[in-house]
Amino acid sequence: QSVQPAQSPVTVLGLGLMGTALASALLKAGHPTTVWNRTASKTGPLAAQGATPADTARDAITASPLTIVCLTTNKDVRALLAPEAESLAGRTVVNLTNGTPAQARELAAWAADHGITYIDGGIMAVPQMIATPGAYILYSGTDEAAFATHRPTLQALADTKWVGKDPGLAALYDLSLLTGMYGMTMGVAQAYALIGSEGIPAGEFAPLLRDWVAAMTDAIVPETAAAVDTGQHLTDVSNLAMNREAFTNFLQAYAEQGLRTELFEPLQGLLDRAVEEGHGADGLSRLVTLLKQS
Ligand code: FVH
Repeated sequence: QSVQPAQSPVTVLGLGLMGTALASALLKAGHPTTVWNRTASKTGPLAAQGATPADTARDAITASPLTIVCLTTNKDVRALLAPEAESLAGRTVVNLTNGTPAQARELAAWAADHGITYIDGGIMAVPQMIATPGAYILYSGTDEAAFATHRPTLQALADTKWVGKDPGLAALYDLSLLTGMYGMTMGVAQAYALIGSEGIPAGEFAPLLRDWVAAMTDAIVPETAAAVDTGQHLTDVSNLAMNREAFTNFLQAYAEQGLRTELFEPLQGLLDRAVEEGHGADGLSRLVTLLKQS
């Protein structure tokens, strides 16, 4: 009688910074883990941790009921998986490559045509955060039962958040969350450039900036959500007409302080349009509606 492993086998395709962290977490959780990477030398450190390197993607896929893919782009995923459709049939693919909702839906449709269960995912973590508290991965796909089957395995990577049966939803949530992060990061970059234009060290300014951004985030995120969901954008706090005038000071100051204005310049155009279209009395939440292509 054969002894079954306590944890189910998993395959990881793509051993970049993230794929390596994912495979390592699976190994630490006790999963028999088969790994494959286009550049074979990257399997070495994982083999030292107990992973089984496969010579080909096909060998890796057929080693496990579940294959996790983490490549640079979904174009790479499609190119890698397309010739392996037969081997993947009857198995589950969890694609943790960053991409768009449309790309995820297209991959899901291709998988369905070939009898492959497809789950798309969006990783809300950097490699160092994998398998640590606070990290989570968003998942979506037509087969929620398959997700439930593999959830205990996926839980070894990070907390799991199922966002729905439309395969595009995980990418939509992922890109929306990252949009917030990029907006904040760009603002922080401009703030350090501005404070630094007078020789003030970023580290000295950092506590003020952190507290300010945190306080504004706490206020703006829920207040904007309420305005968007109710359609009530009128404000007694800070209206668009005032913001449009105030914003000219920012662009002028950047130029006066010897900074480039390219990052924030498009915002002036958006504020101008908001006022020109008659939304001067509304709050900044109105911009959400103006960002839609009509
Ligand atoms: N690193 C991060 O912080 C972020 C966190 C959130 C999620 N992203 C996304 O994860 C995907 C992979 O990111 P990564 O950091 O692991 O990226 P790299 O270290 O550059 O590794 C890329 C791997 O993809 C392989 N690869 C690329 N093209 C192909 C191809 N056509 N066929 C087969 N494999 C391919 C590459 O192989 P090699 O260059 O080593 O041979 C690496 O294994 C990404 O979507 C992030 O947006 C990470």
